[in-house]
Amino acid sequence: MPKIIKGFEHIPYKVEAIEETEVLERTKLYYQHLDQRRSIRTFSDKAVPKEVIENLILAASTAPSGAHKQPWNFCAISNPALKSKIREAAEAEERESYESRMSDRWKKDLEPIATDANKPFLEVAPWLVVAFKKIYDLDESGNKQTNYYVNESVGIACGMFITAVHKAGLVTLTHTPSPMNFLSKILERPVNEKAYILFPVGYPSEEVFVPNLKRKSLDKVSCFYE
Ligand code: IYR
Repeated sequence: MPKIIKGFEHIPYKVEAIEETEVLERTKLYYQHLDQRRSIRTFSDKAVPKEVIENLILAASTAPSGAHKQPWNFCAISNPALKSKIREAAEAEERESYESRMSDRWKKDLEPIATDANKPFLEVAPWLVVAFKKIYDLDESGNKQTNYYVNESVGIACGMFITAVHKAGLVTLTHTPSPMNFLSKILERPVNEKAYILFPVGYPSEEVFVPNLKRKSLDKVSCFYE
């Protein structure tokens, strides 16, 4: 039965009861599953149905957000002409970044990942999904309605998008050409939307090599206070 709390309807919510051993097993399996995820830069051009992308966006959009404003817009592009435009503009920004904007230290840190200004995945991947953050919403009369914790909210939604892609057996990459305002222009986004992360989404190319990176051990990423 719904209940009125402070004037608003609340509905009952139940969490599935699970044995502690099962909880332990699930956390272990989920960690192991996520640990298999890698950022992939070489894609197959194999098509991915639109409904799959819709489901991934719906999964991302279940993320918690400041005052439940869901301050994001995921733009999904499969149109080849638009993908080519995006590649051309992204590579122009990246060339500028690699040649003059990025520090030597930054470029040195990126050496193990072997990136450069060429971004063929922007044309090869069947879908590009660009997450836009909405600093504010515009109501019907065009008034600005501020959103809250926008970076945190969109960051969480993007994390959930990435895990949903992985769970589906697809691959992606967090591509952040900087600055990203060319995306607003090409995709004709309104002024309240700012590009946040670009995700190429698809199947990996037949042969994939990823850098042999190691993840930090638990003691390097946590502190326990018992
Ligand atoms: N945006 C550039 C550079 C780049 C920056 C970081 I931090 C990375 O982890 C990887 C790449 C590019 O996409 O090449």
